[in-house]
This record gives sequence, structure tokens and C-alpha cells, in this order.
Amino acid sequence: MRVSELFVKCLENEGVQYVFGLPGEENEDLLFALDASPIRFVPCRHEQGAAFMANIWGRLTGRAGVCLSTLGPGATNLITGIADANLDKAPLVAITAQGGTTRLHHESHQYLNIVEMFRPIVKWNTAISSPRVVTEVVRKAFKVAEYEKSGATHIELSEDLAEMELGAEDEHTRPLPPTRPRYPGPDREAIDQATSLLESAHRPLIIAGNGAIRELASTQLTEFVRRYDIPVVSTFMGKGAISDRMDQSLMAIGLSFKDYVVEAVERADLVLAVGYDIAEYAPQRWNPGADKPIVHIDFVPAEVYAHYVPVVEVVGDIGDTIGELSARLEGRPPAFDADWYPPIRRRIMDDIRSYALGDGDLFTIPGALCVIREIMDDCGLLISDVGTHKLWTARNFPTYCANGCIISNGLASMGVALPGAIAASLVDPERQVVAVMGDGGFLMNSQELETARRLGVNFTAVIFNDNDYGLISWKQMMVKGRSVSTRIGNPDFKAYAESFGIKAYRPGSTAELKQQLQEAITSRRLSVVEIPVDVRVNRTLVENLRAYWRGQS
Ligand SMILES: Cc1ncc(C[n+]2csc(CCOP(=O)(O)OP(=O)(O)O)c2C)c(N)n1
Repeated sequence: MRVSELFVKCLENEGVQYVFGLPGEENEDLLFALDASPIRFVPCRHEQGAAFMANIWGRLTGRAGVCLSTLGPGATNLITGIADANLDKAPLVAITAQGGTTRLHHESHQYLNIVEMFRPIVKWNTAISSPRVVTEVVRKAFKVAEYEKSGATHIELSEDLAEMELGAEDEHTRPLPPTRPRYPGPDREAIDQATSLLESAHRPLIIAGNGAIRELASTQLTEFVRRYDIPVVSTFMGKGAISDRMDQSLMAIGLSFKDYVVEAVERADLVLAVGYDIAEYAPQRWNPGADKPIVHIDFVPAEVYAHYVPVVEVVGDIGDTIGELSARLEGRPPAFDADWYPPIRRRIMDDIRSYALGDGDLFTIPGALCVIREIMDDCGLLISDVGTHKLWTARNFPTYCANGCIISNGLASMGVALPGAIAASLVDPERQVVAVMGDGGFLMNSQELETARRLGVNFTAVIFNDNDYGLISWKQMMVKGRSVSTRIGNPDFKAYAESFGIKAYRPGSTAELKQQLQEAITSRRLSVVEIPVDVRVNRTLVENLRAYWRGQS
């Protein structure tokens, strides 16, 4: 058996189904070993697309998605997708090839020190130094990528090692069992303290982050908030932690300007931060005075941060912690203020409905999102790219199940949605998947339409076209009163998609928009819908919010 064959056996042992990547000369041996295995190698059109696919695979399944590149330029192309996974806490294992070990000490064709280059963007990485370490290195890469807080790891395999023959069978040629560590339950004293804080609170509020989604704490969270009637605000990446159909949901928080939901945080006298991730949403945004009493509930201790100094840190399995808190309050439910938050929910939900498109209206992103939400199943999946549409998706797309809305908000890289939709469709071919993006983000990875077509996956790619790097000009307009350097031109998106052999739409009226989105989303066929959008609604939102807050002061 050769090293590359053992390597692939180890991947099989980890339950890997797909490896997303690009071929190169230096990963040739691994590609042949993969070809002989049940694992499917998915040739992508850019390594960034491959890394985003592995990233979203990991985020949706909790098991590391795997991407593969050659050395040098293949590896540099992977970087954005790997960094995105690491900041979004998505488990991912990246594999890169390397030149032969006899040429790494001097300048050499396509040689870059990839291990050094990747080190700041992964939880852990290493080069395989000997055939005797393959099983340990692969096991460690998966274990570290998957345990909380999950993230990216990286393995380098040089071409001469890959083709080396292994010696006799022994403990180093047998893949190690892929056990998953169990997380400890919460500390009793910490739970006592959290319970008494809750008992003396009048208006407690939960901020649910992506950790609540990742470790399937949604069930316990849902029961807890229903039983004790505690409102929940989710971060962009925590969307779906509880269903937005629940009266306790106040939808998402995260805009850089003051949205309606902020009132709930301002009025809360205790914040339970559940699986909250500081990289996603800075605490000074919701705790500007650094004076909110906070209970930190997470797998790991809180980051040191002046605006996030919890009264108590309950560290351990999030679901167990919530279950334990619930049990402690059983039989003596706290007397929280009645009716303090339903008016806030009503305001938020009324605002979302107010964007519904009527006949003759120009299309807007929030208007189209209302249509998409109505068409999609409750457990369908919407993946957002990064831009204006991300903010609208976060605040205006009610989410009814965990992982029902995927937003990248750690690295927040444009270009994630289209490759992400490919991975999501592979994870569950029966699920409705819609990817929404701007014209900017779509063209960053639109070449993966070919990958999608070749794989035969089914999803709907929606392009909100404003011929602009919209979010940037929106911000510039708010701050400087004008925008510069953001205008872009575009191809004919419908013709472009059709040139890949993909069904494409460009609606011209509200009736057509509804009918075409309905057809695209329910036909279970790969499709592209270009929606030309009027962006003045962005300004309207800001003006409405300013007027509201003026009225409050
Ligand atoms: C890879 C990457 N480059 C640049 C940015 C900065 N950025 C954030 S949003 C944005 C504009 C997005 O434009 P578009 O995709 O058209 O979406 P829109 O804002 O118009 O909805 C840019 C350039 C980023 N987040 N990621």
C-alpha cells in the first residue's frame, strides 16, 4: 500500500463522502487513490469555490468538509474559503500537495511554505513528515476541526511521500477510530449563579449565536424559552436557533445602525449569551456602556473583551446547560415582567410585511425576500452571500428551523453563496435550496455554475442586480453623502446562465416575479433568477429607523 492509499483509507474512515478540489501534478497520486475509493472527488472551477463547498458542507453537517489543492497557486487560491470556515467556526480539513521533500530547502518552482502561510487561518496544521504519521495526522486534523469551537485544519502531503510504499502492516497503517469527545456538563456553582440571576431578573433576553445551531441546542432552547417565556434575539449566524414563528422570537440583530430589535437589548436587564461568537458581532454594538449583566453559556470560556465581561460563565455542553437551567426553575417560575417584548416583535414583523411588493412596484430585495419566504418550505435552506442582501436577509427572512438560513458573518466573504448552495444540495438532494447574492458576489464564483450543472444538483440562484457593490455605496452614502468606486457593469445574466445550459429567468413585473420564483424554487431544477433591484429602499429603512428613534427620545 502506498501513503496516498492509506491517506484515502483514513478519509474513508472519517466518513468523508466528497472531496472538493482541483487537480495538479503534485496531488496526482492522491487523486488516483481517491478514484479507487467510494469517496467522490468533485473537480471545481476555482480552489476558492472548493473551499467554500467544504466550508458549507461542514457547517451543515457538523462533520468536516474536505477540500484539496495542489501546491503554490492552488493553495493560495484556497485561502479565502479556509479563513472563512475558520472565522465562521465551520469544521473543514484542507489538504494541499507539496513539491518533493528534496527541493523544499531552496527556491523551487511553485514552492511556497504553505504550512507557514496557512498557520494564522487554521486551528492546527502540519506537513506529513513520514509514512508512519499518516493515520495520526489525519485523525488529528478531523478531531481538531470538529471539536468546539470547530474550525479549519490543514494537512500538507508532498508528492514523493504520497507515492512512497508503506512497509509491513502495523499500528501505523491502520486508521485510528474516529471517536468524538463528549463535552462536559456545566459546573454546578456556575449553574446556581446563573439560576439566581435569572430569578431576580425582570426582563431577561437570550442572544443566540451560531454555537446554539452548531451543537443542536435548538430543541432545548425552544423548550426553555417557551416554558419561561423569554425572548430570543439571534445573531445573523444564529438564525433558526428557535423558529421565528414563535412569539418569543425577535428575529436577528447585527446591523451597524440601530434597528428596532435593539430596543429589546436596551430594555433587557439580563442577557443570556448562548453560543455567541464575538468574531461575528462585536459586543460594543449591543453593549455600548459595557454595563449589561451577562450570563455566558458556551462550550468554551468567554473571550476577554471590555464590553463582554460576564457575571458568570457557564462552560460546557450548551444543550445540557439549558436543560439544567430549565430544571432548576421548574416549579418556581420566575416572575418576569409581563408583555415587555411583544410590542417589539409586532413592530419587527409589521416592518417585514410592509415591504411586500404590489403590482407595478419596482423590485426590492426585501420585497423579493417576502416572495421567496412564502414559496419556500419551512425547512428549506436560504444561503446568503455578502452585501446589502445579507443585511436584508438577516432582518427580513424569518427562519423556521436550525440551519434554515446560512450567512457567513465571521470573515463575511463575498462569493460563498453559490458554491455553498452546491454543497448544501449534495448534503440533502431533497431539500429546497435557494442562494441569494448580489451581482458582485455572484460573478466572484459564477464559474461554479458549471460544477453545479455537471454534478446535476438542484437549487435556485437569485441575483439581485444593482450594477453596484451595493453595500459599500450604501455605507458611503450614509457616511459621506455620495459613493465612489463602486459602480460596475454586468453581462446579460440570463444569457450567461443559459450558456451553461441552465434555466434562467428575468422577471419584468411583480406577477412574473412571483410566478418565475415559484417555478424555479418548486421545479427542483438548477436555475438562475436575475432580479433587477431598486436600492432606494435602503435609504427608506434608515430614515424610518431614525424617525422611530427620534420619536422614542
Ligand atoms: C471577498 C470580499 N471582497 C470585498 C468585500 C467587501 N464588501 C462587502 S459587501 C461588498 C459589496 C457587495 O456587492 P454585491 O455582491 O453586488 O452585493 P450588494 O451589496 O449589491 O447586495 C463588498 C465589496 C468582502 N466582504 N468580501
